[in-house]
Amino acid sequence: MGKQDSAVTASNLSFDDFKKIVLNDFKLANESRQASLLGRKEVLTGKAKFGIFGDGKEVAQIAMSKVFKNGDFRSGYYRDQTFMFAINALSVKQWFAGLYGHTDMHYEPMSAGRQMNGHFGTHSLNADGTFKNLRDQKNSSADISPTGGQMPRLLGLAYASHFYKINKDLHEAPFSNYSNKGNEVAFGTIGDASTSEGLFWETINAAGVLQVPMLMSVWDDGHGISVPKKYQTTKESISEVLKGFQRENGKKGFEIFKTKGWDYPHLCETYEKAIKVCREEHVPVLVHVEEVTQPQGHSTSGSHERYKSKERLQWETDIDCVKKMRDWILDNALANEEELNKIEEDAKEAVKNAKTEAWSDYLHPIKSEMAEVCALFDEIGGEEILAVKNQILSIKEPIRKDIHSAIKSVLRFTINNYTPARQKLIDWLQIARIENDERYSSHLYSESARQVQNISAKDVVYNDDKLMDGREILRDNFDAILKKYSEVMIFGEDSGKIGGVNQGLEGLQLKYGEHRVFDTGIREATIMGQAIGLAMRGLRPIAEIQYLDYLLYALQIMSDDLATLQWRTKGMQKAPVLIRTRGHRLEGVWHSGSPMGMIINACRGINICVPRNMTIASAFYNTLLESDEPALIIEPLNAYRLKEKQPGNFGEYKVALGIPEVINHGTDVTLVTYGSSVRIAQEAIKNLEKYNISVELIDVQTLIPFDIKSSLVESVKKTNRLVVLDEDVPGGGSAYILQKIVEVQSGYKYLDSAPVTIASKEHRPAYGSDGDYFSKPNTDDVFDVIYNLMHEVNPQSYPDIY
Ligand SMILES: Cc1ncc(C[n+]2csc(CCOP(=O)(O)OP(=O)(O)O)c2C)c(N)n1
Repeated sequence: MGKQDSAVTASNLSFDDFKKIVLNDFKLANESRQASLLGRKEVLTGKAKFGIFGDGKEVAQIAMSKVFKNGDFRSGYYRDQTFMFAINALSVKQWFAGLYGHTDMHYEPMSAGRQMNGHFGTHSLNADGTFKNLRDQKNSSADISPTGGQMPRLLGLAYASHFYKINKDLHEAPFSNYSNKGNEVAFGTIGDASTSEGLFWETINAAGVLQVPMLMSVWDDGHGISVPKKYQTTKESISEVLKGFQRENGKKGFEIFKTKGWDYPHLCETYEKAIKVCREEHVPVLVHVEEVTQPQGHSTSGSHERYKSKERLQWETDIDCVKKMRDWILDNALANEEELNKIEEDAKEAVKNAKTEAWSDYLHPIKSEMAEVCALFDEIGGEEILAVKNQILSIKEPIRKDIHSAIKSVLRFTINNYTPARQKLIDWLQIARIENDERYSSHLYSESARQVQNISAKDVVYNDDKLMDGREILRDNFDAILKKYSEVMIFGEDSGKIGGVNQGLEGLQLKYGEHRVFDTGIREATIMGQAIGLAMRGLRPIAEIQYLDYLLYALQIMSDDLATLQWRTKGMQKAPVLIRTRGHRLEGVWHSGSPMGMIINACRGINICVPRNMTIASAFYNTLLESDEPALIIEPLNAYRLKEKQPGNFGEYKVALGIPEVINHGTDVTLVTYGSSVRIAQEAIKNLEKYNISVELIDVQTLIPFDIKSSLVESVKKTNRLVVLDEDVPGGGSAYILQKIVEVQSGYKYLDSAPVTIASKEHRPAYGSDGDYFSKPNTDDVFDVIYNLMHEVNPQSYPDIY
């Protein structure tokens, strides 16, 4: 693929150089188109499962690629194959490897077969998980499928340039490896229909407010699958409706450009103008690319003849960007028919060859595994085994599933046959299982030296018995963090000027400046995206979501983007974001929620810390800043004004993640809980002691990772009774904990009574102290459940109370 590094509008080019660039662009447009055409065939003939292509968007993307420089970042969507070819981040052969789902990163560098085709990304990390020099390469953050989901992260990628520009402390190594003083632009792409998503609007507004170098392109092909613009966009034009965002009369805003997807020279000119404003002035820019087509329809899942009129289809053929570029080249005598025919023929040939090679590379390891297994089948021998062997050998395009199912059949046929040959097959399967785990399940969490598991605890040092409010402990610890790490910034609603609604950041903006501790608009999804983009560019954001109940606005991005990032890139990108929030219990429906089951299940890939007090909460920040993993830290909302002992070594003490703490030793019942429920449990235990019931109380401290040393079952071995307490709905967080202890840690073997969970009511917590008492588990509930458990065991010693 030719590198697209010079603009067609550059006036200082010789005619020959200019011609060379144009023809190279035409070649690339043809290659990309051929890839789309052949790609569709590969799906329709069954070699690939699904295909979504960039046909119709080739020329616009070539124009955009010309202004994309080293250090810049893309956050886009599945149509951008031509752009990725143009910046040399992907070859056609690799693109086909993605279509087939080749699991070898060397062949399929986008996701090693984990994502469907059209989900692009570059490698930000070395194999050991450390950052590469992002400044010397062209970068693309890893795509996700939810339409508009690329937008919040785009804001952060652009905001990082702003942060690097104003934070002079980061103009030296190692940070100068990530940014050249903030000179980089974040390029966004989106389809016109996806601009209907709230995430698009939230991001656009935030980018206008923040004045970040974000160059947003909308590929407007008039449809979102089958639904036309009239159902998507007011006035059927995104640039029309965004006119109010246009900067004017000294008022900051966006610069808005319009161009057409088939107009090669105008596209190139537009992007040159756009990048100048964006890069030099740090002004966000919108490029609305209209009259874009979709020659093969949305994807391989259907045909566009079902919803486009004959006239529309004809119009799309007439204005096809590759065809129009060809006409323009001929009109301007840059090449003749013959030259262009040759380029087209060569493109066809090159793409066909790339496809054939990619397919053979994809099949090769599978076929050799097949050969190994067939040889093992031969060693076992027998008619039934031979039949299985012949059956898999007859599969023209085998996949690993075929091989594994065949092995399982053979092992079933030979169930009582303990021969060395059969054992060899079992051994082969074990090794293959490990390999497939690595292929599909590695890198959900960091596998670098800085993974959370490698960060050990460090004790709090107390100089005296002085007490202080919980919020002051957080504040003084954040103070130490901001001093220690110039790459840390803390932001959220009310986090800046007033230092947070609970004063955990009191005075820190004044001390460290508005760029380190700052307010944001009320926009949880893009607070999350802002943090993701910052972290992807080597910074350490602490993003604040004001209350746990409002995390729901950001949960989709946390779940789809942040939680999957390391996994979906097989460890080639990371975003060690720390999310600070507060919750579990205070007042009213939306300041008392504790939807932990929902969060844990949506966010595998993110550490979830549930400290019971602010000393532990602050220790988690210290631990996590030494690691390179993302985490959510839920500060207990009702503990900001509670007194705790004053630590002497702020910024230093750490708690290891995944290590529960035994708070009360006991012998009758194991009570497992976390967060604000710990205090409820402690009160109940005091009462239970009066009735000679001894409870072992354990705070799990983190839900992800969960009890990495399986310590909880040790307590159950001793007490033989298990109660799990939390404030989530029944079957939520408590069920998660129960499954871990009873099933994963085999706790069921040691239980003499049925395990019990104590949770909230199914509805949201009602207002007021009585609302709390009757909605959430309280000390009386905990007392009753544990007492009744003991009554069941020994009614004489523990008679019925009522
Ligand atoms: C949140 C979400 N809703 C629905 C979909 C299914 N979907 C995939 S692509 C698409 C249409 C997008 O249209 P547009 O943004 O115009 O991009 P185009 O495909 O036309 O380039 C839809 C509805 C999705 N991926 N994500």
